[in-house]
Amino acid sequence: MASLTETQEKPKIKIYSWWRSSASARVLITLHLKGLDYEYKEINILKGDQFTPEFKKISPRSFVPVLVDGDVVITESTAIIQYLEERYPQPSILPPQGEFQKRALHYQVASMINASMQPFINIQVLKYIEEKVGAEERIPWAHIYFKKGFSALENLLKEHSGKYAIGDEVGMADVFLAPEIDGAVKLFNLDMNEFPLLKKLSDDTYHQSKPFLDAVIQSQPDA
Ligand SMILES: N[C@@H](CCC(=O)N[C@@H](CS)C(=O)NCC(=O)O)C(=O)O
Repeated sequence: MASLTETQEKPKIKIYSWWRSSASARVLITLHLKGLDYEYKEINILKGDQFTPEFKKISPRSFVPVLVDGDVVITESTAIIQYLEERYPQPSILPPQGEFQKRALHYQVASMINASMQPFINIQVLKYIEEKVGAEERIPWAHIYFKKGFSALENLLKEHSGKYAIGDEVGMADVFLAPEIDGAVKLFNLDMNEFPLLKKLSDDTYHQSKPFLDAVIQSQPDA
């Protein structure tokens, strides 16, 4: 007979998110790919919701996304996605154990976007540029860092892409790539024709796939 705890419903995963946040979208895509149900909690970055003492208790750096899964509370999209992969391994978003090169490529793409692109285009950096240099420099600044990152990714993925960024299976690289491209186009008006491989992935794969469509900018309840 099932014990009381087995029959009790597990509390739903909560995700604190903001519709324009590419880091949040990575987590939302992962939740959709894994078929995990979640409750969406809006943190409006423009209104300053991230700085309330209540939110700071769960997000010491005042950033979205934050994932709450029962007693587990995590910030940083990479850590959240690693947690989801370990806690809910099927379906996996990584190639099988032992496929060292392929798994490392997924980590590489994730890290290139998370550490070498997005921080330069973070809202706090853009605000600083606007205040210290001028509002007209905001978009050109963002374009520089999108272009540096996308050029490197375009070159890297030429060797490895299939239907998805790495081969024909969806994975962590796509989870990071799709919202970065989406944000660049929709929020910063970047012309992706310079990056034909990335454009094709976005148009022909991500924009045709429900887990990605359900997690992109315009699908969020607070958009
Ligand atoms: N490395 C962090 C980046 C998170 C991040 O930059 N979040 C932005 C939105 S995309 C944010 O919450 N910004 C609030 C602010 O700048 O005040 C992650 O991957 O979760």
